[in-house]
Amino acid sequence: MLTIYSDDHHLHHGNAELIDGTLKPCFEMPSRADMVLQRVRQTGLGDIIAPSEHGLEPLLRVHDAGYVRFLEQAWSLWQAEGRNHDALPLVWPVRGLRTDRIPQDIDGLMGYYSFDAGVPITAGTWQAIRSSANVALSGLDAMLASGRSTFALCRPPGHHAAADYMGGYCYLNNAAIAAQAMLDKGAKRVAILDVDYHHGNGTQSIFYGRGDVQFLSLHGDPLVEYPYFLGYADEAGTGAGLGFNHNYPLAHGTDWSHYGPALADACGKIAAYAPDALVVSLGVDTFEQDPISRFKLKNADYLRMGEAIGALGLPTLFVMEGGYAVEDIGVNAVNVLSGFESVA
Ligand code: OKS
Ligand code: ZN
Repeated sequence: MLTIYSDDHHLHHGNAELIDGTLKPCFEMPSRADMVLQRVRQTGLGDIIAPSEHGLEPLLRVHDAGYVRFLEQAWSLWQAEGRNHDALPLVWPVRGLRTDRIPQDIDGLMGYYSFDAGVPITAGTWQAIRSSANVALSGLDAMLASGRSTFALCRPPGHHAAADYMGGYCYLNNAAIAAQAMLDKGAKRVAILDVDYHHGNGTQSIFYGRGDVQFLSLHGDPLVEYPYFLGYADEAGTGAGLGFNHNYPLAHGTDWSHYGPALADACGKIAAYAPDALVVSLGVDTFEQDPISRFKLKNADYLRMGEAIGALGLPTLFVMEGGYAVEDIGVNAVNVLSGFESVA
């Protein structure tokens, strides 16, 4: 399988995140993608190529123009305040507060365009997130040109990013951008399967009213897990999108005996939808040793996951999302891809 990868992700390296009431080094760190790349090489998965520049247009098909401008300018606005450490948001417009006036000051903008504080903006963040989106878009190009499934080794991840807000380590929604680009290039229907441990709230919200994108997510139950405010089973889509959104909230402690059947059900729904292609939001933070997650999948379970997805027989674009057990992230991600190729 071809891998798309850019070293530009190193330009995004947040210093600290607020977790459990303390500041800790960011779990979302450059070594994550380095470990996946190393495993791709070690296993001889296939060629590794750099992405090409796709410009802003495909990003603006999914994201709000003001939000994209904010991402581009945030670091220089922050610096203009005399600050040289990471930019972080600290105030949000919740229930009853005004969202009809966009603040002009960087602290107000950071809150307006985010839903949590898990999104440090550094000097290199804009270039890294542009590059990550280019990785997904170049993966799509390769898949369409060859008819073969492709691995977009994106970092930073994207599935928590909505049309006009960032959160949960995510800025631009790489999977959504690729899915929309596929439709713009002539696909009639695209399915997005999100196997990251966390609900893909951003992707869901982008396509919630649409019937041309089916979204399915298996994740920790939002009643007891981040992102808490989306991802319940009764979220089925709205308007033309009704019936095209499927959530599988799963309990803490979920292992393959419960994960496997949920995945099989999701794959059945994808087969029934008969999409032209599949995008997989590939997070491997479902791993038993993941430091911030509560599922219990084992290394070998990722082979089974890949086989289940491969059995659909669809052209598939894998887009890297989460996974923080750095020693195992490469093994688990590449196991999905190897399992997929063993049946595809
Ligand atoms: C706040 C962020 C909390 C967890 C973010 C989860 C990121 C992730 N410090 N999403 O898939 O892996
Ligand atoms: Zn995650």
